Amino acid sequence: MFVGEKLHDHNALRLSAHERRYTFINSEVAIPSDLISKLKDFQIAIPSWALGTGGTRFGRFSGGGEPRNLEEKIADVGLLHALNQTSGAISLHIPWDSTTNPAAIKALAAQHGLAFDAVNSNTFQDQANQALSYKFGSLQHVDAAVRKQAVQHNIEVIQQGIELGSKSLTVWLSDGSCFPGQLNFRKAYERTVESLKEIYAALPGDWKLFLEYKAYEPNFYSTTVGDWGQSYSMVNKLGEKAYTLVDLGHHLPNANIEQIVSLLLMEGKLGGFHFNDSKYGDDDLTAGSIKPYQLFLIFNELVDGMDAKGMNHAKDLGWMIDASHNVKDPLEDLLQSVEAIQMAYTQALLVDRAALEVARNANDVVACQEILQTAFRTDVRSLVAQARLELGGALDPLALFRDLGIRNQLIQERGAKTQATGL
Ligand SMILES: [Mn+2]
Repeated sequence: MFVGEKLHDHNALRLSAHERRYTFINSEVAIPSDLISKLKDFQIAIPSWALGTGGTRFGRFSGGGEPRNLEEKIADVGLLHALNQTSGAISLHIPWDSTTNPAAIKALAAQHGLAFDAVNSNTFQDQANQALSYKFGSLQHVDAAVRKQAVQHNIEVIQQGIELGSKSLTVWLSDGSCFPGQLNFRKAYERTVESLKEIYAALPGDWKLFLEYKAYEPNFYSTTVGDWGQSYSMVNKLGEKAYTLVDLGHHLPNANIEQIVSLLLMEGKLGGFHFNDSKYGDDDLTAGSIKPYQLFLIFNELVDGMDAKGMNHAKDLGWMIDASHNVKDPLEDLLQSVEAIQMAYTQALLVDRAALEVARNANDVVACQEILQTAFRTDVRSLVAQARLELGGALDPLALFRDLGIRNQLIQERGAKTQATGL
């Protein structure tokens, strides 16, 4: 894939129109002087499992040309990064992405300008060579031998992550119960914390452990790490390297996610994000495709909360996408998600926080809404494009992806029926 030469022509064709829009927004809106540099620093990790078409429990429709192995997954993320210069990290799922040659994988990623973000363990399905089953849970299991197997798996994931240069482990548990009476909630919680303590003990000093919560599915009566309160109480028991991870799709309908984010940040226990969007449940749709205002409100709290603590927006939290579905080209979908995240972040940077504080203290509810919505309704696409341009990316990554016929090339190279994930 020769993005380089074509990218120059692509940008040259669009440059004057871009400059017109960029000049206009700078004349209309007070743009903070460091906004473009903050945008340029902001990288979003791409999950290895989103590079192929996702399935549902009713089936999966291959889009063709999906990566068949870890090397091809890295090539795909490298391609996204070449287009938008904002996808400079990949998040792996073990054992789906296990490698026997981490040095070679690390070197390949470096060639594409990619780092390894959080590594993810998997105790929500059984692997072919696995001795004991996770059918009734992993870290919560009533049988100590199953818990030990699951702890050992997480420790192996940390070890693989160390070799790749990752600095964090994400633990998401499907543990829970499907029917009332099946589980002693208190004992399940205690066993889970004990297991997590063993994993935490294997964490290097400069690593973080992210504990993701989820309201329901695949268990439908209870989930042992079911909400932010449960995750928060557990990570507090583990120590300062343990944090809660917020996946936007893992809440009950209409939950006020921005408030959750604000309070976790205030408590110093927000570790990072899995971006996606949803209409009903854990739909894993493209970020910003259903509720862009919610995404903006979340970023509004993130910017406010990080600034209150003097945190580095780009580095101090983990920014990851966790989405995959059945109908779009996965790479086009990821380009859309990254852009939506950048736009919400940009809009949050435009909020007039001094005026908002004045309005709040005067109980001027109308003004508060106006201030937020003025930022949200600003067309910030030329700001995001300017950051991309300065980084050497494409002014319109999606258009370039299509003009280059990348999907057809991938189908030629890899075949029409390939599969990227272990699901
Ligand atoms: Mn997730």
